[in-house]
Amino acid sequence: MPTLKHPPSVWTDGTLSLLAQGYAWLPDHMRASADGTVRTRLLGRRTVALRGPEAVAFFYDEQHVRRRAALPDPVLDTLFGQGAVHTLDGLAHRVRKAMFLSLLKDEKGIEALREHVLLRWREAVGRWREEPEESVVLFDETARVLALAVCDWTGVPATEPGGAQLARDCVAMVDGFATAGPRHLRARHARKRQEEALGRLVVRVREQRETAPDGSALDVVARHRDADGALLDPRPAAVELLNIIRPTVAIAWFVTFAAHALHRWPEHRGPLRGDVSGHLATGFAHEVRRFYPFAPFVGGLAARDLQWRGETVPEGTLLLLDLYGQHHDPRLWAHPYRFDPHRYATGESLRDLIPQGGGDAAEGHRCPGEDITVTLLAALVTELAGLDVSVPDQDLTIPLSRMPTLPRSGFRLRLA
Ligand code: HEM
Ligand code: MYR
Repeated sequence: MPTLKHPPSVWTDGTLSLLAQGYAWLPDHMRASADGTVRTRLLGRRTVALRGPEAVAFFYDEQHVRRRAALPDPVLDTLFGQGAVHTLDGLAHRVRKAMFLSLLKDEKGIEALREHVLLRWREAVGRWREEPEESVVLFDETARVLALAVCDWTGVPATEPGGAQLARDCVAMVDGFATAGPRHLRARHARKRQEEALGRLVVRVREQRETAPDGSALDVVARHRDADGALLDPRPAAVELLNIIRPTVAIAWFVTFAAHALHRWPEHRGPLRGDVSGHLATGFAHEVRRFYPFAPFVGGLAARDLQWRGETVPEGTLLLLDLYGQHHDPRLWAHPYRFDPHRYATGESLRDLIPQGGGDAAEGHRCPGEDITVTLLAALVTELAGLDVSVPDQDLTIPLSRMPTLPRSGFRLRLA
């Protein structure tokens, strides 16, 4: 047995501190650590947290990290779903991931989704104009816009007018994954309801009692065959459909942060209005994804005994890659607390921008929805910058102790 510089027997469990401190937990530990590596326990499991470009390459080496059994049930039963692509390794992962990539990396498909979103957004703004004296909560409105648009795009019929239930359920699944209270129960119920409904839909499509547009996500998931040649059972098929629908709705978090940024730094509004090329809107979208806290870290298990900077990390250790902390590390970002959409002009900074994971989406677990996220976020940043709005008095603080977090008010605005 190799000797450990830091024997795990003395590592204390950090789960309660993580739940209490949220986004501040890992960066606080990182600051206090002499070598930029954090050793702790989560849910009793020995845990090592890493940060920086070298750590990204280390973590995304498939020989180093496996995902099977890495995510705890409370995260799977709310956020990602049991049996999700997030939990697969090797060939099983490669084959399932190819399905996502074919749907989510297709330029024409992304453009079609952008058009659905803009249509639904303009419908919503039209409704706001009917009652101009009323203010609206941007987060709730955007979640509904995105839910309706992603239903149009995936071929999944919205179960009720306005997409309100689906939007609420997707938001609940994300909102409740990292807490032990009532938000967590709401997330479990939301997932159960949506998995059951989408599972039944997949069965109806296969029995040809419902049509799925050719090439739509509903069609592709219903017909997908895994590495063993078998169709997905209805429940895992529903899980994967939700792994397209839910995160699209979750872009509402970034849109709300973008509105916060436009309010706090209004000097970007004018240039965004004149941004014919769309380059500034894209830079703004990237800077929102860097600056604001959303995914705190990603995790996997050491696939075998590993060597990290001269230290043995035993097989089975939970490895965390610190996403949020990396985005505010002054060694990687000049003035990390300055909101600067121009930092991506050369494209070089994109290398260290990992709000949706690192490495290569086709080879590893990096998010396949990143192009969609940037495209939709940039489109809605442009729409927001073009609107004349007033922002009534409200609580716009973004508590780092809450995970996931948001401006407390959800960002209330009124058309001016
Ligand atoms: C994976 C974040 C949007 C689909 C991930 C991962 C993160 C992430 C952190 C895990 C990476 C890893 O484990 O190494 C986000 C954030 C989003 C977003 C913050 C903003 C809303 C999307 C969108 C889609 C999507 C729009 C689909 C339309 C997925 C899927 C995976 C994934 C299917 C699993 C990939 C795999 O395990 O191979 N995302 N994502 N995400 N994301 Fe996203
Ligand atoms: C989505 O709905 O998929 C988009 C929002 C994702 C937030 C990502 C949170 C990552 C949580 C990782 C937990 C790792 C625990 C070991």
